[in-house]
Amino acid sequence: MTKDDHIDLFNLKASDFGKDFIWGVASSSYQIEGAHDEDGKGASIWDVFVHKNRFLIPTVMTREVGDVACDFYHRYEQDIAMIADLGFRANRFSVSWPRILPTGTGKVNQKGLDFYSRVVDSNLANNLEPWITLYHWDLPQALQEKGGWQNRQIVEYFAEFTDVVAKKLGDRVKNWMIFNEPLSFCAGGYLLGAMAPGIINPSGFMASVHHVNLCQARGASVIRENVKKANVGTTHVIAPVHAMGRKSFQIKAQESVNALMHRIYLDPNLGLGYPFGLSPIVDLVKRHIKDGDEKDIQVDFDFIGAQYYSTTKAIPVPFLKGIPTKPKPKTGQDADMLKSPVNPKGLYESLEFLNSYGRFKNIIVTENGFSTRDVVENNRVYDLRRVDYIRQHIPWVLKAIQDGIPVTGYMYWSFMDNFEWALGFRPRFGLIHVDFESLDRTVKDSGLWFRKFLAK
Ligand code: GCO
Repeated sequence: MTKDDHIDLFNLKASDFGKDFIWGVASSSYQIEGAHDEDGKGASIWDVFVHKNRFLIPTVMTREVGDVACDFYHRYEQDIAMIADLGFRANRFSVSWPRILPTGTGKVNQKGLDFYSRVVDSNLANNLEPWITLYHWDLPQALQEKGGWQNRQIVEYFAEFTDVVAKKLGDRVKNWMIFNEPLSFCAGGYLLGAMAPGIINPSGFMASVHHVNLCQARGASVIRENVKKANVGTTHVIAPVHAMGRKSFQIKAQESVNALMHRIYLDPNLGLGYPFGLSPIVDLVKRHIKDGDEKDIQVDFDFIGAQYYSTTKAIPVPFLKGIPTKPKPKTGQDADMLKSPVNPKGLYESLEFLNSYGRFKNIIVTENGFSTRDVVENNRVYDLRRVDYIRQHIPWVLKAIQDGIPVTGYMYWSFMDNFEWALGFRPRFGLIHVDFESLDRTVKDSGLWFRKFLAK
């Protein structure tokens, strides 16, 4: 089959993907849990960030905060049952570090750890395989005060946290993801300042990248020490980078952006070293590398998670060589509330890109999703644009499998509407609608669509 062969969108069945294919949903602790200061939980960098004003401008434009979010902390049983009812068999969620270790290190908060133990049990009771993300951006504020990801000591703190979680949950949880999208929280948090902790510092950014990369390897080995037959991976946002033309400066811009967005995370973990010489920002990592790091940073993941929302356009510029930008939707092309143009083939490109390393045994789409403004009418949410989005994207997963790319799962972001970071509650990604005042849940048409699809 060639890339442009027609794919039959309408007759696809879940069984076409094979009986072992993992169909799941994804979410993260800060975005859904709420209970921000309950039962001994410490503050995270997001708890602090959302309540801040910078230069008189609120960090979250809508001034909304995630203190309560979806109140999953109190409603997890009902929510997990709803996921199972849609026919999914895997639930990817994250654990909040400061709920478990309120100051990041030292004393364990038993109530916090017990909460996740109940969440795991509830998943298993509903026949949902738990997939845990160790870190989905909610660093304990106490560790940020020690420099956060810029402080190399974080590798030890992270190993300690991972050990606590693995010891408690490892008897029941086999699937582990070390990080969620390092690109987003390192660049968003330490380079652009748009996400917690809101710092703008190129060298500090590359320090955070290097320490995160070291934690990938350290975290994986701590999981494997504690969990028999662990399935360990991590997740990355993959936004395939397109050049603006075939001229050499345009290709250089593409290489530079690809190095900055993808290769600085993937290459060192695979033992390929950092891609030096392509971007002056990437080269700043040199000052943070110590003897022995090259070896300690390598990790043999059982799977890699690809998170796809859009492609990237590389704009040529002097000095930096290239800067990334999201392509604008073409006339007639739909786009979501994050202005990501709908480009289903980009999902295939992201899988192809990861597969081009020739090193990954399993590739799982750990996130893919579409945000809209949804309203409940007569107890229904007619989110047909989301249904359309899903129906356009999953055929490309099947095509990747048919082309020999080892894709073994697809997890939709997200099972319910939640707190979309600095954008607040407006962009709704869920298969289940959440009324953020009453906290009522309503299954959207996209959820109903999935239920039908997965039943086939
Ligand atoms: C990310 C995160 C999610 C987001 C989702 C939609 O990719 O940024 O993993 O937390 O909510 O991607 O933007």
